[in-house]
Amino acid sequence: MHNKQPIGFIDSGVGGLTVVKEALKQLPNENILYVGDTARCPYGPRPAAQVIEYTWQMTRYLMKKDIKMLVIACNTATAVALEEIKAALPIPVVGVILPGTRAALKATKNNRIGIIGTIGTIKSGSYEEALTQKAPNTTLSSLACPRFVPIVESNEYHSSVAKKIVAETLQPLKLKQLDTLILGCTHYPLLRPIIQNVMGHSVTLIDSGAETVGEVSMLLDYFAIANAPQASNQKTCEFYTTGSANMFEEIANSWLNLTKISVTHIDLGAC
Ligand code: I24
Ligand code: DGL
Repeated sequence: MHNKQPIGFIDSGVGGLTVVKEALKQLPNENILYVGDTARCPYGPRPAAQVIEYTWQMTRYLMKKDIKMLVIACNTATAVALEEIKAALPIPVVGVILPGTRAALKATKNNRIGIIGTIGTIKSGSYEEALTQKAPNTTLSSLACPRFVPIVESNEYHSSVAKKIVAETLQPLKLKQLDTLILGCTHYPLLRPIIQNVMGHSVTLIDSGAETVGEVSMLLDYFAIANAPQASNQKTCEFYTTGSANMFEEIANSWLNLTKISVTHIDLGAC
């Protein structure tokens, strides 16, 4: 059976577009609805209770639009809100933490894994919990990198300043003999070449967003809710932002190379 209903993606802002880019590649038949809470981004430094509240508002907004599956594309939101949202919704809900953890376990040979993310993600201990549940014999080194999101959002992610900050920040992880490092934040794939250089080429980097789309693909088949092949002009890809629609559109256009993109400003206050 085929199912035309869209897949919903939620994120604190535009960072989740790294996950959408993977979805367009791995799931070209699927219709997509995306909510980015750009007006209240970043979530990384916010208290968990606030991130949970905001994540629920985005979730309720998309549930009114009849999505068939929800992807929490933000690591910080997944870390604190996935369990309760998953328990409450009648549709499959996927976060970005478990798929990244699975991929890291598959990649590691010495069982020394690293995880980098926002303050909220690291503080939550969600990656530790996921990893020790699955494989108690592994050692996880976690590190918050609060300066990384601002580097990307100020468009400096290719600069020498970025190289310096990444090298300084990751210094403590270089002593841990990791062979695998999870990029536990939507923005980090943009810093990937620099992170790879700093950590060395023997370290496998795991893109949690890309791994997540693989899991979404698997779940679409498992629940038999994938969409049929469709002409690209039949496809909907709609974006909703709590911030400026024009600025969102600029970033989405340059990142996704879609032909027609629809961006609408929304208010989540009443959701
Ligand atoms: N990248 C991100 N956020 C931004 C940015 C960026 N500005 C330039 N680039 N701004 O996240 C955040 C605040 N904005 C958001 C839109 O509304 C107004 C406020 C990472 C995006 C990852 C897809 C750099 C940049 C770009 C285009 C594509 C990718 C990218 F301009 F990193
Ligand atoms: N989307 C967030 C994450 O993946 C990064 C940006 C933010 O702090 O809101 O953790």
